[in-house]
Amino acid sequence: MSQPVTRFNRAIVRRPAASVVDGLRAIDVGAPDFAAVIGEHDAYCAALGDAGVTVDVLEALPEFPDSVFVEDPAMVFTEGAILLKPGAASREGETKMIADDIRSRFDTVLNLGDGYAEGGDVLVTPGAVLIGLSARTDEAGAQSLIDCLAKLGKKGQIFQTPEGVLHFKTDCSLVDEETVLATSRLAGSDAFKSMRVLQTPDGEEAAANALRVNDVVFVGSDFPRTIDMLTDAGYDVIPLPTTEIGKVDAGLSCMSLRWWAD
Ligand code: CIR
Repeated sequence: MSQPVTRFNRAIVRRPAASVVDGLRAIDVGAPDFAAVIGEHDAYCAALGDAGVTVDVLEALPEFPDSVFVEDPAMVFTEGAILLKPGAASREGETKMIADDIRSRFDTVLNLGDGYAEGGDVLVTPGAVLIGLSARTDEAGAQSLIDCLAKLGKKGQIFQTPEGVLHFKTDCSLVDEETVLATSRLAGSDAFKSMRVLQTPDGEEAAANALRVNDVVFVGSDFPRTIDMLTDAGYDVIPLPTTEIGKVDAGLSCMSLRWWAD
């Protein structure tokens, strides 16, 4: 029987390289402090472990500053994995660098055909896999992804990421099987019409990339009003530090690939 989409017992992460301080960013608010990034990454891995997930840590890739964001070059499911094609030129080579790690863990590994797609643009919900078009995921890539998903028995649907927003999931996350946390600019999307939507408080839009893992929800510790809102709504919230990694546009989903292994 298939598990709920928020249940995971395995994850892959990649150790940040010192070059992470040169990672891509939409707005330059200064380089992250490398030692602090390592501390934040360690806390993230520990929280995954505490939530019941076995975490495999891949070695750092200094030649790819953004390679700590393993969610973008691949997607993983119980049924198999998909090797994606990042739309950022400096990240395209990350797929090749993670391919063997994926192939050694999954019997079925599909390759995206035409176009570009990054995992940050994909929200897996119980009803469908929602794909947001963005500067990183184009129409051709989204269509190829739908073809791959169909081979794994999953339905993909295409939506629009708000203008100027890095990834679809920069602005939303699943906090339980029926509920999405989204920014006000994405909350009204047709993508969520069959779901309950909680909106991030004004000024805490960056909290929208939370991460539900089994019984808990990871939320950036810089977002107290979102933490209070979710706690009041009955969620078991684990605040995690993201101040430094956030300077290169990280959220909480992007630092792991998570799946349920039967
Ligand atoms: C990038 O711009 O590609 C990285 N600096 C941040 C990627 C974050 N990925 C994600 O949210 N899935």
